[in-house]
Amino acid sequence: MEQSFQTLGEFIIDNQSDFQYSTGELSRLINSIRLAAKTVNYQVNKAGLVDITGSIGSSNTSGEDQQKLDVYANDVFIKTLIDRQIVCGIASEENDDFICVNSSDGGYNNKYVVLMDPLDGSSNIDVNVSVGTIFSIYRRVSPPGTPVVLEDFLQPGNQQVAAGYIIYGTSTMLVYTTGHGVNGFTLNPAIGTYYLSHPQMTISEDGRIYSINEGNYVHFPIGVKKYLKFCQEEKDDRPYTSRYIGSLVSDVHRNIIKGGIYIYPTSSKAPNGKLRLLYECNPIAMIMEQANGKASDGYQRILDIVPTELHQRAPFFCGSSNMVRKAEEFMSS
Ligand code: P6P
Repeated sequence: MEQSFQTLGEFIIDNQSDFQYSTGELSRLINSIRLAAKTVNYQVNKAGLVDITGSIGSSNTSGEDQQKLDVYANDVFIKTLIDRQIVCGIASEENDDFICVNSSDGGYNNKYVVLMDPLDGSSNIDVNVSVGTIFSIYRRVSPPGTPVVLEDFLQPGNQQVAAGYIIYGTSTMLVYTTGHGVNGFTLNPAIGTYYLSHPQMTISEDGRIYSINEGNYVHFPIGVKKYLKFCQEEKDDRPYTSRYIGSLVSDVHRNIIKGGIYIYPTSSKAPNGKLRLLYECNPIAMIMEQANGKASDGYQRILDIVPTELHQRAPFFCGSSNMVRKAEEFMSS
């Protein structure tokens, strides 16, 4: 008898009571992300067959070369969120400024804002490596019935009401948390249904995988160099294994399942690190903490950082709690 897995739709309904003061809006918001992810997945999975991979010759707010699928994914998520009249504002890696959902789209009276990286790791698309969407959801802080303002987006990560990622890999998964643990849903593309394949995901306190771009070694802070040497010395249960895909969602997803640490530190080339605080570090940090892991900038909890700019970057150490703690020890030594 084939095991019957709960669908994402059933899971949302069964856990509706988890969403404090929610009138079903957050459920509808998660559902709209589910729908947009299916649409993006369809294009990602056939990217090699249509003229939709490669660069469009423009760059995003961070000066990074925009891939066609980046722009496509951004458009799909923005349109789906606006059309379903669920959010009052959207911020995206692909847009210089935030989007105010206007009153004709019901925007002013909605209470949630979404921040997202619509297709992270997109430079991997042309070489058929897994990529992902990362999203972060907050309750607005400005008065309902008015246009959203920048302060609605510049909230510390500890104020997130939900966060998640979609990984477009050998299978497509939606992994998210609303503050009550982390659950992973695998898409059955034949029928377009997500099934609860990874209930209550947790990361082990210790792991043996470290994920970092060692090509930047000479530019790393001394504390990171010391930590890497600690991982590589022949002692106790070391050396560890180095695994780095160059796609944040893929590296993080593997490390949650197998244990490990992902590090994108500051460097002389990236004085504030490379990853963006609001729509990469914060959502992944919420998931990591909900999975019993840890996420810091090498010194302080990522979720406690008070943002000052929409696209600001932060150094990022996340994964198995004892590994992050060890790395922090070297950073402070
Ligand atoms: P590097 C992708 O561009 C990304 O934002 C993350 O997904 C990934 O972990 C990192 O950058 C890779 O950066 O400098 O090692 O190529």
